[in-house]
Amino acid sequence: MTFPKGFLIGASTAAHQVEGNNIHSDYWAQEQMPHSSFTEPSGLACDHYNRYEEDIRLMAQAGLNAYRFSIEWARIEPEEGQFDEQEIEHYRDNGVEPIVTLMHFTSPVWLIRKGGWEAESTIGYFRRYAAYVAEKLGGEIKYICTINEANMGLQLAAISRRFELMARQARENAQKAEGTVQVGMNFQKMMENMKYAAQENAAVFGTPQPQVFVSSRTPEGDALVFRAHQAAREAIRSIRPEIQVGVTLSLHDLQALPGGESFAGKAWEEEFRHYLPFIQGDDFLGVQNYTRTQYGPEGQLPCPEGVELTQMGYEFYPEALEHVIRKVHEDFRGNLIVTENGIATADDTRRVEFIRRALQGVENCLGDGIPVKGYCHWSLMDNFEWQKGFSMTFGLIAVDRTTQERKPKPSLKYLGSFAQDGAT
Ligand code: GCO
Repeated sequence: MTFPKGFLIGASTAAHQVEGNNIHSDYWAQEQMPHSSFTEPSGLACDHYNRYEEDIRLMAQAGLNAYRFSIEWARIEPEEGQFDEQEIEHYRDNGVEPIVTLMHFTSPVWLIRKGGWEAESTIGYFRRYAAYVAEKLGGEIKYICTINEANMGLQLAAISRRFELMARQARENAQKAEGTVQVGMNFQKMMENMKYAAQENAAVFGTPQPQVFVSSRTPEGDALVFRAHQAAREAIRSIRPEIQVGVTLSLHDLQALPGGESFAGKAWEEEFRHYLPFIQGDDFLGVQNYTRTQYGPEGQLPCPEGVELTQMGYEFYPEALEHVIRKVHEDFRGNLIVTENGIATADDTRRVEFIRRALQGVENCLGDGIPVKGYCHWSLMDNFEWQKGFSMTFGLIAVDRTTQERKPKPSLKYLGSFAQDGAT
């Protein structure tokens, strides 16, 4: 397998998942709540804020030539309108091609207090923050992803509709099964937790149901996220027209078994196609894929019997990436960058195999003339997997949680071996 000269081979992280002490963000606040749904707080995370030079060095030594990371809005603008000149400087130093994400799920607490990702005012705030970054660092950045997985909100809305249905069924069953103490008790506890969590959120954000980025979106909120992206894109272009701007989308390889065609078609429409009017003017699209989803005549199917599962419970299916790239290219003719693709596993030989097959798929796409410009693996290091805490190991580098010592895994070097022009 060979990739063209200039093809980006990199790794991805997100500020909140690796930096540590992101104290002004909404996630930090929610992690501290006694009835938080986070299994553990992010705390010092991987201390990447202080150790980024070592981390970038390890990456460059292994041959990787690109690093996708995010700037933490809550550090740059900890209070509304107060920009921190020192914090923005922190993000300057690099060494490999930076692919910068402006918003990777976490927002400043103040933004959420003002209505968060359902409030019209967020568009203006996001535009102002994007302009600030472009002014301060724009000269050194070639690629900006405005918003990570901008299509997340509708996917979450669909999941929470499913959970509500399950909760209703559980409640009905619990009532029917009077005397089966365990069911009743668990359910009661769950309801109590929700009540307390609502109170704790109200105390911090002024509302029991704060609209953090990763919340179920209304259709208006869904469009608002993309309007915020467009506003940021225009602001960046007016300051630095040479910067390539795009969003990233979470995309599944949606496969229809006989009878499942309409479900798969509808899901693709919701997950991808209805965003086309918002992104057609972008310079590139960030493709993020981890696995496939299959549909049958009744709708979504569980993973096929007996398949290998990752720590996340996803099917090990690296071919999904090629399928998604081809599907996206049918409607979006611009450049594509794989901004995330990876596997949570304790067995690094499986990660190597995953990378090999995923990259094979990318090479096939290039062979057919699809303009894929780079591949960034999720993730550079084992890190904070949101509500699941540190239990998922997605990294090319292992991090000792007590000493913060880094240990590159063989997959890091393996991935780097595909770069034609590594940074070293
Ligand atoms: C997401 C994010 C990453 C995750 C990764 C692994 O998709 O949720 O972009 O922050 O950590 O996808 O689940």
